[in-house]
Amino acid sequence: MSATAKRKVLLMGKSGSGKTSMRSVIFQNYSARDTRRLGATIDVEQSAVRFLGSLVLNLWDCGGQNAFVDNYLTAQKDTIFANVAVLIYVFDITSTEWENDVRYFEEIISALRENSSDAGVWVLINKMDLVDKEDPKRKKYAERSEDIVKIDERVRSEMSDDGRRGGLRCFPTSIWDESLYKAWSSVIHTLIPNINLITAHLTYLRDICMAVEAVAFEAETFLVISKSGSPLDSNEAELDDQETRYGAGSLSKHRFEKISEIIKGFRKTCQRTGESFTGFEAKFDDCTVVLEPLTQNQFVLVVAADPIVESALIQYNIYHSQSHLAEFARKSVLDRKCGICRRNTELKYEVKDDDDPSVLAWDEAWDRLKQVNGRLNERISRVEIGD
Ligand SMILES: Nc1nc2c(ncn2[C@@H]2O[C@H](COP(=O)(O)OP(=O)(O)O)[C@@H](O)[C@H]2O)c(=O)[nH]1
Ligand SMILES: [Mg+2]
Repeated sequence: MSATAKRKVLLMGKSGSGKTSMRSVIFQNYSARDTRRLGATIDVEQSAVRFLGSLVLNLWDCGGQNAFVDNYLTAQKDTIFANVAVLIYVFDITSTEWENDVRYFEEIISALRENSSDAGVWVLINKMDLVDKEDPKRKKYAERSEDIVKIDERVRSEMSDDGRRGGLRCFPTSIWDESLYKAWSSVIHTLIPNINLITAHLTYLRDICMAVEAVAFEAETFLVISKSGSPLDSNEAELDDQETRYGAGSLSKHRFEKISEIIKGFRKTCQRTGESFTGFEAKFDDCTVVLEPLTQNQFVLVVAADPIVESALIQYNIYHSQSHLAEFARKSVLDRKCGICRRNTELKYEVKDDDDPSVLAWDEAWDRLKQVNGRLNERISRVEIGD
């Protein structure tokens, strides 16, 4: 595996729909208010964002004025639509020219499917904050997203071999709330190499912490990378045993994006007051929460609902997973594989000393960790009682 994976991400949609605002809020720490100062994007603005150390997103923010779009579809077609990993197409829900907007969308998606047949398509229907009061049930959003799905189906059916083509997902968004993080996390999740491996390790970390869940966030953007157990957005029937046992079904569906937004806001406040943000821990009546750096580019949030689990125990386990998990982010040759790595058939990493008995693989320390966890918990409880 090459150490760095590059992915081309096209950001398109009519002028004023909010493309540059989104990119600035997610990747450049702008507040929603700051975006009012942004000027119109002229032609294509390219920027490279390093994500997780090993993934570079080449963002192509394509100015949406009609003259530019006509040019993308003619003279620049081959350059713009070749080798695309993801198209993020932004609509403005308040637009009064819907027919016109979807006509352009149809032309763009046809050009994309012709040139990059595997590209994923995310449609973000933006500025939902401006219509939510008058349409709380989101009927307009439902109609708009139905139109979009139909167009995509029509384009697919006009092309042969449609089984190979990437899917389309629609999200309602606003730069003024956490919905933006939900949509962008969903995009990013599909672009990360070895995502299944990261998920398997998070699930293992959750298990040894006797926790409800362990969630990894990218350190700069605070987008969710992955979570333990069932996939993001699972319904109750899809939860795994541990999630069901500890009541994950009753947790808010919007918790991930809310955390992204809150932590980013909190970190900004810390920066303003000259404090450094390194993480936090909190113990509530019904849960214990720890947020700690996991690798140079990731934070992990572990949430335990069992009252016997102490935050020091979670910290101890995070600490012991750091060096192994950090290897995925920055190396193509690992010092060692743990049992989770060995069982993963998709793993492309080579290993320096696979059979070196002196290095105890992370998950092979399971029994030892379990014992230490038990002792640690006991000790912490005793100290607290003694206090
Ligand atoms: N109310 C509201 N305004 C938004 C939202 N997203 C962007 N805007 C505003 O829309 C204007 C145009 O945004 P911009 O990002 O330049 O659009 P672009 O042409 O698609 O890049 C700016 O004044 C933003 O503050 C949103 O979700 N809600
Ligand atoms: Mg722009």
